Amino acid sequence: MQTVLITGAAGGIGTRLRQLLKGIYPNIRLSDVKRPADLAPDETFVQADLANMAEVEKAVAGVEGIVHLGGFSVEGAWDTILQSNIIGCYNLFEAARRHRVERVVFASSNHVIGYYPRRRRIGVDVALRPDSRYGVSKAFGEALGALYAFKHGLRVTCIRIGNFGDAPVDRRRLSIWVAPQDLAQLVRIGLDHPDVRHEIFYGVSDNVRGWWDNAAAFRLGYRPQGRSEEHSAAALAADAKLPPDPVGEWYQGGPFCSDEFSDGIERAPL
Ligand code: 15L
Repeated sequence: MQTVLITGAAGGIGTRLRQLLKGIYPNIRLSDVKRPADLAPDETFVQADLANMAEVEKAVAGVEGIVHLGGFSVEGAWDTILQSNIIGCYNLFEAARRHRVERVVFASSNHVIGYYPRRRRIGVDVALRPDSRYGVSKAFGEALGALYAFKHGLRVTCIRIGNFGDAPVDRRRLSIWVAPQDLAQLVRIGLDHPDVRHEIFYGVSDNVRGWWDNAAAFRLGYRPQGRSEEHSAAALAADAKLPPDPVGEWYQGGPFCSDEFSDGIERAPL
């Protein structure tokens, strides 16, 4: 892999991944709607609004691999999600096909399965239960990934990212936290591993409180280094200060599940 495009390069995950992937791929091209504030002289930037196909094609032309982090990364109004994550994601995969890109690593989210209760341990083959319009848009991205993999031979890896950061910040994040180095490891498997055709991974570190079976990632060599339990005292102390949220505490998606919730928690499915 000589030339890799990172979309959403100015965002939180993009900013860290750029540093972690530097030197591993000879040419890293960055794109976003806005120029990253910390753009280094040796970094190449192509401004692109994902909802604009011509701009996306310009960003994609000539790359072999794409790490697609771009889009709206939390719950939002329908039109925002539609432009950034539905139309934007379609444009990205379609531009990848037109320009014969070999691989796409798609930043999916735990919010595609947010409505599974915390007491369930699930793999990547369960029916999706998105917890938000945002989660639905990530499910759409995963579906596009499967379409382009099986119809057009694009090698696609979808990573259902839990919560990315230097440390887990509350009880829920003790289960779903992913350390930056571990996410970088998963991205590299998606970009490099010869056996990748179409894969779905959970973007999660080695968390003893975890809810997800990440066998597919382990099969391809993933060896997470982050252990959320090492941060449990601070995370639980922070959690104790949060207001009660019975719906969010029941489900894996947390506050994304209680937000706009209008059913009764007594009907919560297992
Ligand atoms: C996500 O998908 C979001 O992008 C991130 O901001 C967090 O909210 C994370 O999920 C989470 O579930 O903690």
